[in-house]
Amino acid sequence: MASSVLSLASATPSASLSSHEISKGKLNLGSTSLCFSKEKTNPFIKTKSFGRVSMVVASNVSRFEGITMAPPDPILGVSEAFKADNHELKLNLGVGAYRTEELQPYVLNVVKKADQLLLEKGENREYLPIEGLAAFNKVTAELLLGADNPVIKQQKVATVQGLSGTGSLRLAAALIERYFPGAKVLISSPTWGNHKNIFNDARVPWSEYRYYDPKTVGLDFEGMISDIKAAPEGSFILLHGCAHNPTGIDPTPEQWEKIADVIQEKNHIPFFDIAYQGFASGSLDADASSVRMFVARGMEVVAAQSYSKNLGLYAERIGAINVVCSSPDAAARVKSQLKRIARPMYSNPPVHGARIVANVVGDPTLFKEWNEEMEMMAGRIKNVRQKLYDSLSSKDKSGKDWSFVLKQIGMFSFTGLNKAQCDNMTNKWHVYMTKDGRISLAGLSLAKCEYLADAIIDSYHNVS
Ligand code: PLA
Repeated sequence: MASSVLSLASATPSASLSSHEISKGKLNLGSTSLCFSKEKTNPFIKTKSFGRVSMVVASNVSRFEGITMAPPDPILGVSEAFKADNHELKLNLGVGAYRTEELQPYVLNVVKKADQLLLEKGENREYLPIEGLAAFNKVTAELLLGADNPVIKQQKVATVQGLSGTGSLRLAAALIERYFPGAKVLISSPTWGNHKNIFNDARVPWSEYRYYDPKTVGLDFEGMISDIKAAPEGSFILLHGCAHNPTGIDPTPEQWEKIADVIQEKNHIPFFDIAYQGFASGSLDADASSVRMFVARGMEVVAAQSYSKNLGLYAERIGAINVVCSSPDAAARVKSQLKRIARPMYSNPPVHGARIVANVVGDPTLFKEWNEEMEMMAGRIKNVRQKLYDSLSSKDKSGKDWSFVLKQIGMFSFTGLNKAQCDNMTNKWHVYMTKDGRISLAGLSLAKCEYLADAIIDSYHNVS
């Protein structure tokens, strides 16, 4: 911040002027036409004999001159680059957004039905309370923890509707910054790129724990455990509830138990980001089992949820932050503070998507249909995963083992391609992907698997 303010000042030609002169210049702005009327030229360019003060006024130099161009976002920026490419074979495997076999965006049938119901009811557009829609908060905690989880009945869960997964993580980060000063968040290496931005912007210190082992293209379980053990007592350990992004590698149930053991031993606080519930296995319950296991141990748990992927509500920005506390009293206080953080940030969350979730989860028929659609989506991704593996194995004669593609789960495959190889994928093959080697299989069709396999094999063998 400070440096951008400084450079702003030094980048203007008026750097040598006193503040008095500058403010004089500012005043003159309002009467430029008067001052320059005799010149009969563009007053914003012509500066003739008006001295230094008028020079400031006359030049069209922005007060924002010192603000440098931000780089494109490593994930959402890929979609922008994709749009700008006219090649007929182009493929967008950057952002994790579900597409049909025809590579079109997909609105779930249950969402359409819930939309219709809402239209018929003619709901108003009044502000929601700061914590969000009560019916949404109820079902979202139940979906995460299981409807009959004792912590819900005991009112030990503080649930606040956030601006989808990202906004919910940001609320939790602000809570950590405010009430756990100096506490560190440990994030996996690698992780979803935006985690670092979120904690940086919230001024929460973070460091990484080992997670991915490039040699085995699997989990570095020993490294993970020893890094969590080595973290200062009382750290927050950020865990992907299921379908780890970007690697697609999740711990086994036994490994999860051991992770919980060390977190408990070290008095750390587990902080789940569960953005793909239902997308990893096709089952909402199975995908929440990691979170539920920690809660069943009586641990206090933070969990951010998102409905972007599993209900396809991407642009509605629907999610929640849940803090499972050891007493109802603590939960009430945590909730009150989450609301206090939310109020000056965005005041209150959006209503439409929250009503959709409440209707779909709260209605047994729609809920059943949702589960079927989710299974269908997860199934389509599994099919392209299999076809991609088959294509890679049959086309590549080098003997390389591509079976890691099948071992990974969720929306993504972590290919292991380096930056230069990823550049080749995009520049030569028009395959858009993130530069960490991640491809979104949700954006792939069976028909494009062979083309993608050719692109990967070429990039892997011919680019170093
Ligand atoms: N957490 C993880 C692990 C994610 O992968 C994402 C989304 C989110 C949270 C936040 O999603 P939400 O705010 O829409 O609820 N990751 C995407 C999109 C799908 C993105 O980067 O924003 C991705 O392509 O990685």
